[in-house]
Amino acid sequence: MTRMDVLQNNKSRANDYVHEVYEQLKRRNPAETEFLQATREIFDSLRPVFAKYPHYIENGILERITEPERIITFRVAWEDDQGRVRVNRGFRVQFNSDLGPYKGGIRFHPSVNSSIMKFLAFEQIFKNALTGQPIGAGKGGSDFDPKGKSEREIMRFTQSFATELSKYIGPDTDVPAGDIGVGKREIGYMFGQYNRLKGGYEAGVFTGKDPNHGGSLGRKEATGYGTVYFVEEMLKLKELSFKDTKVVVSGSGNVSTYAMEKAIQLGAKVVACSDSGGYIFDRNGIDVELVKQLKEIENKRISDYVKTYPEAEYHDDCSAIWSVACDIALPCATQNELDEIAAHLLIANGVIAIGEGANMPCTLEAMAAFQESGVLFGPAKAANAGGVAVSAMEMSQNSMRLSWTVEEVDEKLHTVMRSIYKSCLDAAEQFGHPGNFVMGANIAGFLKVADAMVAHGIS
Ligand code: NDP
Ligand code: 2IT
Repeated sequence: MTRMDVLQNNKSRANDYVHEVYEQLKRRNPAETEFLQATREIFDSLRPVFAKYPHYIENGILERITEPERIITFRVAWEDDQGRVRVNRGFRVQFNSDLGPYKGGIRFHPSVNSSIMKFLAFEQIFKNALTGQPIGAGKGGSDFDPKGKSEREIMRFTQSFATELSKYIGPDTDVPAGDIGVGKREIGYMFGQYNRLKGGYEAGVFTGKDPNHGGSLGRKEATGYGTVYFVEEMLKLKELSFKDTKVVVSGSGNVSTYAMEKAIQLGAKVVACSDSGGYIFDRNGIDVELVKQLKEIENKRISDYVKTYPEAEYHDDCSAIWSVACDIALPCATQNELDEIAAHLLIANGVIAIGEGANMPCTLEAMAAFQESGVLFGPAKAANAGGVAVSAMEMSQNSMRLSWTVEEVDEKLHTVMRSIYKSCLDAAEQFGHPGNFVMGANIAGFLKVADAMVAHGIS
């Protein structure tokens, strides 16, 4: 056989392998659309890896990496303010521990189901590997809807959730943090309940804690800031920066708010943001301090923004935010919030770069459209890894019983984001797809975990 024949053979073996494992995955998880979407994207990226390194096929890495090590589902019973018994479903997906303790957020949202939990935990494998820190991957949550609940109801629900969760977590086994609907308040309730049950004080069991009670300074800002740092690096490819750009950021929660704040600090004008009810357009530039006041402190709707700025517009359709013309779009709300139609609108309006602050916010078709049009595209696994990276720093600080200054944390975050960017750039180039950060992130993250899985043996 000639060298060409061998290469061709390896390529078709890799294609067959990816195809077979994906077909099997579909048969075994027929209703899990989000999970199948996330795995599909990875599978499409990995063909050249299996062609080059067939030993991953022999080690069954794809079959193993797509099956969670453990999925825990539990009942969460609690009492509402009227004394009525309520029951929700709790989850923790412990997906992969080859690089360290399971690590990933907790989401409280009525849409939470096993497909959403599995897709988020699966994404976390590659994201956490990209940070270069010693953390495995997990995700958890509940279909509990915090909207319309009193402060006490949220506390009782969260404590009941933590009572069950506490059996499966620990500073060296599984370290949860926040996600949609879970911030430092909920983390505080879970942390308190965990310590009560264990009869000790295990600082490193949760991250995203209040900085006054063991949390890292800079964790709150980390995901949003990190997304902007990643996009900043991509823009350099076109000799551009955030300065004087027009930016649209969906959502108005934790990730969105701090992405807006950093973009503005770097000289951008953010003209639109949203919540699940609708979006606001402010041609003079969004006042982020007001957004923080409304959403972080007063628990209000983004529509209330126009009460202070009557010249701004409110539109009651959050998905229409992508019709606002911009240079940079940062989807920071939720999965599949930006579809192919929205992508074509953004492209037609001249968008230059996309940074995924949320997890899987763009559909596969939207991603393809951006890439075909030469738009710089920063995928979630890489672009939003700053949050979990600072979570890992929180674990380190808790272990050492000290705390870094906000400047130290931000400097380390910046370094991690630049290093992730470089890993993605290099991997994309090495596997023949220069400038394709989706392939770069998937491949670079995969190689790190796959090597650990080979080294740890099959079991
Ligand atoms: P928050 O709960 O703080 O904010 C979520 C925001 O998204 C809110 O504005 C919310 O609007 C909006 N939103 C939520 N669900 C929907 C929906 N179905 N349709 C439209 N808008 C929606 O969450 P985060 O900011 O923490 O998380 C946002 C995204 O970032 C998620 O994809 C999360 O997984 C991801 N992420 C979070 C990290 C973190 O550190 N927190 C780290 C990495 C990724 P409303 O107020 O109306 O509900
Ligand atoms: O999606 C994510 O990376 C998070 N929600 C943060 C996880 C963490 O452990 O900080």
